[in-house]
Amino acid sequence: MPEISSDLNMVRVTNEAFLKKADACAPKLKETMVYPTGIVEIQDTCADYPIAVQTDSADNLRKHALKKGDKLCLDFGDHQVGYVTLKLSSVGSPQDAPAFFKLKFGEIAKEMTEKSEEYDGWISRGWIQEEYFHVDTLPTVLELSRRYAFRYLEIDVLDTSMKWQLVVDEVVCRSVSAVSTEETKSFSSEDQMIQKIDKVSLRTLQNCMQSVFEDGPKRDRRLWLGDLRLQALANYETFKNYDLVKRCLYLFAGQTKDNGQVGACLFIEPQIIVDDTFLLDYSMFFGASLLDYYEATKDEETLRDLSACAYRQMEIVKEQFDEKNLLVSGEGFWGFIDWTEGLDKQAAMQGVYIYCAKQVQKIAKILGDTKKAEELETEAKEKTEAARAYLLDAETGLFVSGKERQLNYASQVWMILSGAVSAEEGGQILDRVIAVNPEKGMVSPYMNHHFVEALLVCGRKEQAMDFMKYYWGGMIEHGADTFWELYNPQNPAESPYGSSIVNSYCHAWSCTPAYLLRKYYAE
Ligand code: RAM
Repeated sequence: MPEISSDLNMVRVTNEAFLKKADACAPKLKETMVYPTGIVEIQDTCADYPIAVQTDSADNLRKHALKKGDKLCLDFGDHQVGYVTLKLSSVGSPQDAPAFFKLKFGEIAKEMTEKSEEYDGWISRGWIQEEYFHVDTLPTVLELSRRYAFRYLEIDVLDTSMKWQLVVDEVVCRSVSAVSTEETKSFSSEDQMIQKIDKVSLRTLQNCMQSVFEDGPKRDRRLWLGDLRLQALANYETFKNYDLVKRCLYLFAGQTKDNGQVGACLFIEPQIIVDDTFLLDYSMFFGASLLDYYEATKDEETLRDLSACAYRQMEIVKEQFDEKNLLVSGEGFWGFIDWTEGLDKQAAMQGVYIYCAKQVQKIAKILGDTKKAEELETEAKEKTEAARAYLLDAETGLFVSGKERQLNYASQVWMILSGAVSAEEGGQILDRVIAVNPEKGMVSPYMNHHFVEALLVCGRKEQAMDFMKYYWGGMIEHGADTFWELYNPQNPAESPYGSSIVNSYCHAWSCTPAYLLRKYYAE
């Protein structure tokens, strides 16, 4: 569990003009009515990933009269994000007691077999998607007010009475998203696995595109900067909803800490409020995301409006280097990089700084802010020299991180992405790290994305493709309709939160094959 602290005394600064611009870009969500495709039974054949087996057609729904202890599991055919309505009635004698039942929603079959009573993790159990209902009078139309992210819905009848049974006449989900599937084309490939990976990536991105780019529609349903950066890249290659990115950038700049630092994440409801969690890599990615947005749109007004905020993030991190020009590790949950437990983040964070200094320098150059551009150029140069002098281990030829000189994947990946080493050196570094296979690996699709991008930057197209098929294809083989927040092929039950029941199985930072395929492999 990371040391998460809250800062109740934090002073927030709001820029109303920016928030107004963000508001003007709010999407009108598109709605689709989706009905179940079948009645299924979740079978725990393989301990890690149970599967759903169809036992009846959804057309026979109302033929199932449910008594105490009966369960009915509906399959909606694909991952949905939306609002559910149930039409319920009864058969038998008059209804002499309330209908008492539980509804449980699951993004994947495995969630349907997990028991919420056993959850003992460190984030709220409130994220588990289950509800208890008492219905006094049947028939009724039960409209659920919460939005759910799911493919499966189980109705677990806790009690009726000895004299009557519950009937589910109809269930429908009003699925919502800022974009629809028709707005993009699939990636053409003869390879079926690649076609599947692309399809699942697009569905993942689509279902996370709501009023903002959410990290995951089940959890945290929130705008995180690190996630936004990757979602936006995939969106430019696919749905091309530029306004949604613009909205999110203005929201981040629209409320910051009083020193100008952008938050790691924002809450949108009941009104926008910046969280008191700050991650230095995420703050720096504001500038990188702004440049990506400009490159996709050439929207100079937005670039100009938000450039000061991008510069400010780099100034804040600039203060945190020691006399050798090495980034000093912060306290607790100070940077993200990956969920790998015990990961030393110093070297990777130094790489993120160099990468972002170069990206933000490009903004300054475009806008003619010569002094800023020069300052950032010097920063990138000095920090690169320091990384090569002190973090590149002469013996192994690999970057090491922190006081303990930890060897991990993340340091190599970020040093390559930052351009601290040439493509040729980078390729050798990747060969070496793969051969050594350090204990501190990569567990999130977010980190694995950066690994694939490092391979591509070093010209390793085939190797990158094989890895995408192994990693994202691995989730598909486990039945993924959308890609997950966390996937460690070595440990399928892994969760950063103490139990995989609260993991998110539609997590936008994992949608990047849609971007990588189009950017690096389009004919
Ligand atoms: C998790 C979320 C989010 C990520 C942060 C750092 O809580 O899943 O996607 O950006 O961690």
